[in-house]
Amino acid sequence: MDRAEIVDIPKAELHVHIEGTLEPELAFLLARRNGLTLPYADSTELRARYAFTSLQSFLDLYYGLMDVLRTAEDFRDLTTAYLDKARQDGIRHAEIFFDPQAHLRRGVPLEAMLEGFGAAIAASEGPSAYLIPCFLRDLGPGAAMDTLDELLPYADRFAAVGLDSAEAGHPPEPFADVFARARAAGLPAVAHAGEEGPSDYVRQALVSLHARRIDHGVRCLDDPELVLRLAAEQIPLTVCPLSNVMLGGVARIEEHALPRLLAAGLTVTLNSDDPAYFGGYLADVYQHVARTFGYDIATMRAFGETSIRASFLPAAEQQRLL
Ligand code: ES4
Ligand code: ZN
Repeated sequence: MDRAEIVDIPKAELHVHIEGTLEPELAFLLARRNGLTLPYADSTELRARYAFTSLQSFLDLYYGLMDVLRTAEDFRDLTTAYLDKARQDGIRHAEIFFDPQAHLRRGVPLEAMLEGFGAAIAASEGPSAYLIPCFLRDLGPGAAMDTLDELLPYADRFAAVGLDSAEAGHPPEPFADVFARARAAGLPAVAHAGEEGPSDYVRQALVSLHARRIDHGVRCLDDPELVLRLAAEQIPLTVCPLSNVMLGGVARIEEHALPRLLAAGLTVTLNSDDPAYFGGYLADVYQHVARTFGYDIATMRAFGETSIRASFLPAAEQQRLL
């Protein structure tokens, strides 16, 4: 199937980190604008470093490069670039992660982030966009609770709260109180789990955080009972196949768990995760998946429909996009 058919599929992106849409060229532009010097000669040299061996090896570069994001205008320009790309890929709705702690700890106020995101979304000709702040799990539940204190005055600007960053050794359960407090303020939970961490972290995200979606979740297949529960409760998995290949979760896309997740009856959506780093935006992800697994256009359209139904959009709005 050609790219135009892929673009034409009504779809939502439910797993994209706005900081992961920072292209090398924009990073250099923002560095210049903010009087900063990057430790790379140019965008070609920077791109050459995108040979990751693990989630942590990616995160080390990623948290460093986002230091160029300083002002509301920086967050606006980053978000505008993503929304333009998303529109070109036929994305009708995006639920966008951001990492408040990664910016707060560099002295960037939450207001600068929100002003920038808001300006880009307001000026955009589409897609519609929701924001999901994520807690950095490796900084622990205390830091997450402090961050939630800062977020709650702006709770009406968010669709949910999430959990991301280095997974191994950082289980969801200790964050139960943080997510309970967010839930009491009307913010449902999503959580990265089962990306590089064990299937038990997926179970904890469901039981302790009441996660409404699982980000990645591919490792759930190690626990047949958990798979049955995810299927029965129709918990969507926001799967990111190119990301899993780039971070070494699987050696080649042909070996990705996607067909096994579908065969198990799970609710699976396709997503880009950090498209500036992982070799493609959402239409590229759909195209790789269709080619690799020989899926026909009806199967690919079903991924799109599932993604819209798995969004936090109200039912009437979902219906309008389908
Ligand atoms: C991430 Cl691929 C991935 N996993 C966990 N946290 C993240 N933050 C940005 N990309
Ligand atoms: Zn992610």
